[in-house]
Amino acid sequence: MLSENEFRWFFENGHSEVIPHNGYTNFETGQPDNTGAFEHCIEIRYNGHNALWNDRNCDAVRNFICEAKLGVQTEIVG
Ligand SMILES: [Ca+2]
Repeated sequence: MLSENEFRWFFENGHSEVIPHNGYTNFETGQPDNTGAFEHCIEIRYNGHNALWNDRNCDAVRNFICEAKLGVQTEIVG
């Protein structure tokens, strides 16, 4: 179980990876703030100059980012 201030990326294959406290982050000033004590996912918001992270309710519908190897044809389902 994760505690507040720990975030986890989930991958399609079920693997997940915790973003450690001392790892790279790019949060907006004042984030993560866990508004309402239910912001357990991360979104990227573009403010016109930077793309910064915000913790967000996991029910929010957003576009997503996928990673693929160069030169390998990959089908994206979803
Ligand atoms: Ca937030």
